Amino acid sequence: MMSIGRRVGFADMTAMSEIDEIGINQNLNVRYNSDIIYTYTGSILLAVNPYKTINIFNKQTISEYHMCKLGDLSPHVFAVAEAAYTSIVDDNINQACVISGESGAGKTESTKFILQYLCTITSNVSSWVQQQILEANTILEAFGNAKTTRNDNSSRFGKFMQVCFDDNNCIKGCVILDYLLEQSRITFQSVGERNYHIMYQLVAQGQKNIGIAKSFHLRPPEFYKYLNTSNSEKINMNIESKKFDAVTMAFTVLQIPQFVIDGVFKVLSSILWLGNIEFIDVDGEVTDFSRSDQEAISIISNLLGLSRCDFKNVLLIRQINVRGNITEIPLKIKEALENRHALAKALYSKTFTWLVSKINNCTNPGQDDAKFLGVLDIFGFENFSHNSFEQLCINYTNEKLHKFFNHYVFALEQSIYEHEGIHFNHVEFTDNTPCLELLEKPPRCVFKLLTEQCHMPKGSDSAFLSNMHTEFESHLNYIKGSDRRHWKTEFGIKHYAGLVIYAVGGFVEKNRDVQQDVMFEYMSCSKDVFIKDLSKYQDIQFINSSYPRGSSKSKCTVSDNFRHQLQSLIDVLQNTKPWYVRCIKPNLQKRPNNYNSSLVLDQLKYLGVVDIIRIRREGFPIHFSHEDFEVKYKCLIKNKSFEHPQKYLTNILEKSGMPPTEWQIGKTKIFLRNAAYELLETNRKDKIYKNAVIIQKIWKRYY
Ligand code: AOV
Ligand code: MG
Repeated sequence: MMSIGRRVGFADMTAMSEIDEIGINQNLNVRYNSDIIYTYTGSILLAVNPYKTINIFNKQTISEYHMCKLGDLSPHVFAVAEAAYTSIVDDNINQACVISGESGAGKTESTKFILQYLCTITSNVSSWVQQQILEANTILEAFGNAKTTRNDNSSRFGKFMQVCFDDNNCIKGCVILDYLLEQSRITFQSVGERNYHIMYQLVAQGQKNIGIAKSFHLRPPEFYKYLNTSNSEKINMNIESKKFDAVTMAFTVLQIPQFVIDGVFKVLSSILWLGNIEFIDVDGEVTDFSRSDQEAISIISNLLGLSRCDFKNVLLIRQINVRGNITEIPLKIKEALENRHALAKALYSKTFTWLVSKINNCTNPGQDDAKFLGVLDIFGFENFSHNSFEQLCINYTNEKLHKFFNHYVFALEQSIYEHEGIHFNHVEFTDNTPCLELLEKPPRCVFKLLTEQCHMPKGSDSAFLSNMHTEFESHLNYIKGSDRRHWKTEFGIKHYAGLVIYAVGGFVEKNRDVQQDVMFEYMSCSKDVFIKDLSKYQDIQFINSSYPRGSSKSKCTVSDNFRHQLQSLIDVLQNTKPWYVRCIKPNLQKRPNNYNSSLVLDQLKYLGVVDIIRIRREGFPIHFSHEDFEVKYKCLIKNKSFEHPQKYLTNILEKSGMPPTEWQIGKTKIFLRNAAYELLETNRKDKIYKNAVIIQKIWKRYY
């Protein structure tokens, strides 16, 4: 084992005498150079992405961390997982590991380590559930991750995995919540990026196995337009086909029947074929299929079990419902091309949410009040050379989580100190509330103005942009574009993690929730059982939503739904005990042994690491009510009759031998630093052990 027990720099930066960003950066750098990627700031873990295999994630390391307190061994993501697990056992409250950091910083890998840890320490002879949880990840990554310029395995959706425990603290199952899968990637990828991994895996398998190629009408990857919009990627057929085997294996572990697995692949193949339809313009008003389209039409209708005629209607005609009367209007070629893309995206995202629900059916413990340890792995902050609606949603999510972090670590903590009348030095922090308000606070905010355009029949990107320019001209977090020449096409938001310029083109269209109802209606009569089932599937998260849906005026947009989903997530997180893992990206080239000091410094700044260290040092992170404290620790003193309850508490604390700087007594609560808490716990456990020994001796003497 490499780093456990070695002392390099400060393992916990709250112990540093001088704290500034430069010192912190040097500390992380020195540790990184020795392959020590984890460092604490109190109980918050900083993790620097090594971009290479480090041998500290094996079974032996897991067993070393099991039953150890945070801080006993070198910092590790396993120690955080252990602390959260211990807390669920001891305190019986739900826990949440909130993992943050920009794209490529290591969130998804950290999530996997936490799950691997929990599954290992709780597994017994029948470790089937554990295996299902780990395999669920294999499927989610294949369908929800893709290569971007920032990360070769970038999560294009968010997930909150709630690992559920029974009364014996064994894993009972898992509930997965998914957030906003990026849809645009199905039909278009920027240079250096790829479609979802599963697309290449399926096509590669088709190249290797003629039976598969025949069943799903697969062609080589170069054939498909949807796999070649950026034309830059060489595909390693061997690797992709091995990954395909891993996915089918995962499906089996999750007990998904073969006809369903086949159904999923049929949908994927149909999506790829959809991308190849070209259409021809008949007379400027009406569109038809080109001669080469005929093959695609018959293959897709065959794969989806639809009649050719129905399928042609879906592609060439729009139905309009005017007060109950259905009118059919032919699509112009541009509309037909767009409609086809929308269809492909709707098919993929429906399959994705359907898969998540099937996985949940298999892993859900079926008990709503089971206690859980949640792991949150959401898409990290993004700033590309071209940013669109997807990046705005991703960055908005990160703003929301950043505020949650600030609220817990700074605002709430300090307001409790004040309220309880304890002495501390106030720590200032950079509050991102103004940026969040710009994005989401009604009545006038970015998302409201966008939705307003989506509800107008002639709503447009340019009207959205000009409304924003007028409305937010003087807002400190808003700029009209990178320079005056781009004021008509761009806007900029100063996020907590930096300024991002968004190109407004496509915002209104992407935010409209295009349901593709007609297609799914036809699919509900499909000859294929799976396709039929899929067409009727509705995302439960939206069915239960209190948002009005249906009438066109109040129809929810993509961002409305997403905002609502995010708020529910924050509400859940607020009722858990949170643990934070802050991931840091050492370089942009995805290289090992390469620490770009200025890149890390930027991240340390926007993560507010100096302030975090300060508050962890100044503050008292462990709180007990007077009553709970008394019940738990009264065993530590002999004299239990004090006139004044305050004296009683003081006596317990003083007797423990801790310096008074380590604890304070507030109006209703006791406040402890970590060291004080650890000492009290050790004394208490010693006492319990000694009492047990005495009782045993007495027992032996008399019986
Ligand atoms: P992300 O989840 O934070 O980005 P990942 O967890 O996918 O980032 O990490 C990106 C890549 O960094 C991985 O594919 C690994 O190659 C490497 N990596 C990360 N952590 C480790 C580790 N502990 N050991 C070895 N390699 C690691 V994004 O999903 O794009 O926001 O949306
Ligand atoms: Mg990720």
